[in-house]
Amino acid sequence: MKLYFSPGASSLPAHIALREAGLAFEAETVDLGSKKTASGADFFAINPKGYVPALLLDDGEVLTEGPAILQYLADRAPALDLAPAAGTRERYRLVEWLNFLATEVHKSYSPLFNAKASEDWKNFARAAIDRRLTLVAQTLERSPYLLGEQYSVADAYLFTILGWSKWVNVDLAKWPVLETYAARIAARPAVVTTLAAEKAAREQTKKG
Ligand SMILES: N[C@@H](CCC(=O)N[C@@H](CS)C(=O)NCC(=O)O)C(=O)O
Repeated sequence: MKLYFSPGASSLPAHIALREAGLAFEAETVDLGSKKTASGADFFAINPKGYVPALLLDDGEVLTEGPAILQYLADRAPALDLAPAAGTRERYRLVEWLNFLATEVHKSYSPLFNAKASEDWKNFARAAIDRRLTLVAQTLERSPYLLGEQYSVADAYLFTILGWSKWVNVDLAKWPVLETYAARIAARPAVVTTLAAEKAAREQTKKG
């Protein structure tokens, strides 16, 4: 398997999941501006959508969309419970969270990173983030992880999004439970290793 990623971007949950699951993989960075991979390949030829994450499978197929990739990876290591078993009620709760994170939270951050987005759009997005994170915080007041007592790939996704907050002045201090939660996820060995690998990749990109 090979993950196409960009340091700190929405490919980070998949990168974390690969390490949490203990799967063998390669990884290659993508310059999202030029749409070139580190080895100079045209990223559009790999993923016509032009965005990360993209996961090249061993049979040559490419899987895209974070929520699909996260479930695929979790299902490769079923004993680790990174996702509830397919067909169970809990699995639909996972899908519910992944979809909520992707469409309601992640995509509310996107305009804040976009220099061309209007102030009105950004204010609208900030208000949405405030409402969504308040809801997420209410869940995490009741349990350590989104699905309750069990860490799942949805937590890797939420952790990634929360990490963007500092770049776009979303102050998490309003929700102390989210700060505690992010610190808990950051301490997981697979997360520590992944963040170190992404930092090294970012520095390599700067040099190159
Ligand atoms: N729907 C995609 C969205 C992924 C996404 O937003 N990727 C961003 C990085 S955070 C990206 O690669 N943007 C570059 C672009 O769209 O040109 C998913 O859920 O995986």
